[in-house]
Amino acid sequence: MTGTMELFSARVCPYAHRSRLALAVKGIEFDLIEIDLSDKPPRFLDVSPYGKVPALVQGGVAVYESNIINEYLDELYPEPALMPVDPLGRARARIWIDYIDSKFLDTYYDAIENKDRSKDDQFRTTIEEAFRFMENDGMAKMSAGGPYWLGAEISLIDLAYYPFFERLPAWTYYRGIDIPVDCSRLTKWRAAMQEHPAVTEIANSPDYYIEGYKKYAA
Ligand SMILES: N[C@@H](CCC(=O)N[C@@H](CS)C(=O)NCC(=O)O)C(=O)O
Repeated sequence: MTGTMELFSARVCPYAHRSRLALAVKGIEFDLIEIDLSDKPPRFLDVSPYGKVPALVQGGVAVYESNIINEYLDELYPEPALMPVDPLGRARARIWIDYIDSKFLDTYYDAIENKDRSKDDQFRTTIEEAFRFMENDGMAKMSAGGPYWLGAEISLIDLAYYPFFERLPAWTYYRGIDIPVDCSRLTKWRAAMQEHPAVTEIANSPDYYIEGYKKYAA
């Protein structure tokens, strides 16, 4: 790929947020193309076969799917490295990157979109258990002293998870869902992420998300 890099993105989208974070951590120059997902321009549909953001385009060639974009960027721009070097470490990182998409997010979004208030407690309990799974099976085994998922340095796991935690204030506001007090590593991780320059550069306020998720939650 040669020429200017373009990222088709949407401010509201946590997946596009992942790739914006990867570009920011790596200090890669790119053009941000904000897409109105309710009125997708024809050029976007040409580059994004799934009709979804994010899509990364350079020299007329597109890479899409947030985690694939992020691994691609990590291979294209090796510094700072965002994946372990050893095959087992890389496999374990991919397992956690897969876990959030394959196992966690459906329930997370069902919890905020659920209209049956009698199910709120069950959703909250399920999500709190998932947070404990991340804490105990993920961070406690992989992060040593932290603060990031793989220790002292930020990685693609952190970038895959953080956008959904930046949005957590909406879940707290509408559904009383938050990181359990016994999840000290997860709490410390979120605080460290919130201070990372790549995160602060593009962060939105809790109020932005509370307002944005109103149409799903109210
Ligand atoms: N698996 C995709 C998910 C991307 C995704 O769902 N993007 C949403 C916005 S958050 C989208 O573009 N939706 C438009 C549509 O489905 O029409 C990824 O990781 O990139």
